Amino acid sequence: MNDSAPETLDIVIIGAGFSGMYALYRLRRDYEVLCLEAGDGVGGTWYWNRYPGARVDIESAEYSYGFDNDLQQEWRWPELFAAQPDLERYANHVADRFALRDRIRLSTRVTRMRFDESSNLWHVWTDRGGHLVCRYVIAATGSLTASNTPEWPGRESFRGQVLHTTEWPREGVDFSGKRVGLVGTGSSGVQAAPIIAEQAEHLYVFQRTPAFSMPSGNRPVDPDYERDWKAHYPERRKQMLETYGASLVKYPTVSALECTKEEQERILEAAWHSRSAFQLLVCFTDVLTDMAANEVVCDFVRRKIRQIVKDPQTAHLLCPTTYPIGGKRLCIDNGYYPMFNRDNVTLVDARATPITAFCEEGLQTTGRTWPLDVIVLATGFDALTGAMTRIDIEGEGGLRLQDKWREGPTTYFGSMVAGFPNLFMIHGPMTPSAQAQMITTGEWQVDWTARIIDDMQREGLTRIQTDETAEHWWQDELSQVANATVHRHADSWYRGTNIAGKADVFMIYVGGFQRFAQLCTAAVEEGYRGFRRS
Ligand code: NA7
Repeated sequence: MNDSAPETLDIVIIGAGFSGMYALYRLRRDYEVLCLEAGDGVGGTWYWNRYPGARVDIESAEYSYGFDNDLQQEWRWPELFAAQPDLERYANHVADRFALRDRIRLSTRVTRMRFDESSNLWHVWTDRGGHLVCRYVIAATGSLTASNTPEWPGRESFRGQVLHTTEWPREGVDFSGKRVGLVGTGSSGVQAAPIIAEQAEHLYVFQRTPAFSMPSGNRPVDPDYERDWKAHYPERRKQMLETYGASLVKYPTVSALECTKEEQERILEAAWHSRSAFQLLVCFTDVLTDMAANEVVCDFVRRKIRQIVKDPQTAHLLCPTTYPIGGKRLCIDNGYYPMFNRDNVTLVDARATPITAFCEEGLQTTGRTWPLDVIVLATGFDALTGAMTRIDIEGEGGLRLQDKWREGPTTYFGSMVAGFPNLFMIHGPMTPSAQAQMITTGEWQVDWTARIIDDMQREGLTRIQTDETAEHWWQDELSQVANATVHRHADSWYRGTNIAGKADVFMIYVGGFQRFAQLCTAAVEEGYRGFRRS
């Protein structure tokens, strides 16, 4: 398309991940909708993150669509925690089963958007020369989309291969006989490392900050478990939405500080062996709200690490001591700590001797040169805001989103931004995001957004926006609940502190999904409080 003949639509959805695909399904009945996707396939996070060991850390019975009962009855998850290939297969199945593909344009990245105030329409431009005009844009761009690559010099001089976990080659990578350097020990690094170690001649794990990790307890799905879920899906989906994390984990009743040492130990052991991810964070009522209670769990995990890892120096280095457990995302692993007992694995302290450059042979730290054949960057994401700020978005009066968010994101419910009418985000910054199960909560946010658009249509309105008063109110609510938790004591992508120069602002709503949903619903039902419609 060229500029003289833009394509006209009601709604443009950005992203064909799980939320974008559901938005397309939900809205295409009543509107002209097109979904633009940068990748050459659907699935979003589960399209891009195809590194070895990539696997969801929430049970798949929960982490799956609930909008169509036939779908959840028919689909079979082979494992309790689905691996990336199964999640991608599921995304493709949904695209086919609900005939979504004809409205998804793949390999099409949105590069620029501008709101035309005279017509209340968005202009959207793509990297393929496309120009679209639409009433609404729904950005389902994902929390973890824009990858973070350290800016070490000398990359072109390195003789080997450099890979990033989030841009993994579709054909896979053969590590046999290779010396591999893995940088980063967040969820991606912790999942990838044990698989790479099985193949590589030698794996060097470059750790800047040790992770807290818990064994996942992944296993093939038991037929009784599957039958039980399928018999109760509709009511369980409803129950999930009434919980803190949109997940049916066992929520605790007892404070760590009220237990005897023996009781603490019994509860912690049960959580560790529960074969249910994240149980450590909810084994006491106050793990995420009280530093002393949190330390009880930290101490337990450090003792586990020292029991599992035979070399005392490696074990010592693997023990996190500088931040509370759960303050940043707890990792869920499949053999991470035992892997350090292998002869072909070395832990490198990239805190004491930081990486300074790529060099011809491999990586250069302040201490020495590490000869490598492959460098795997598991260095995370410019999370939550990165996917949006990498698009040049111009709202009212020439206001640019990158500028507006320079000191951190401002939003109303993580959905709208003052100055950017008719633009909605799903899982935007300041939503519960990864603190709640994201497929189910994405569906909920899409339904809430669709309802707003339906109301606009029915009432003959063409412009909806929020204002700074509403944004301040949401910021206050978010800060109040965040300040009551341990999250402020950990550097992480939740706060933007993983990216050099990014504003240090807590960006996730940790007041619980249930409360988030109640507040969103009430605002709409009580006269569109915090919105202006015209
Ligand atoms: P994370 O959790 O942000 O982890 C990134 C890791 O990369 C972390 O260990 C970082 O250390 C490390 N890192 C980043 N830059 C560097 C440099 N320059 N040198 C050494 N080490 C570095 O990203 P993931 O992809 O693992 O996981 C993201 C989410 O996906 C996860 O939370 C789940 O929700 C799923 P640092 O801790 O900053 O010292």
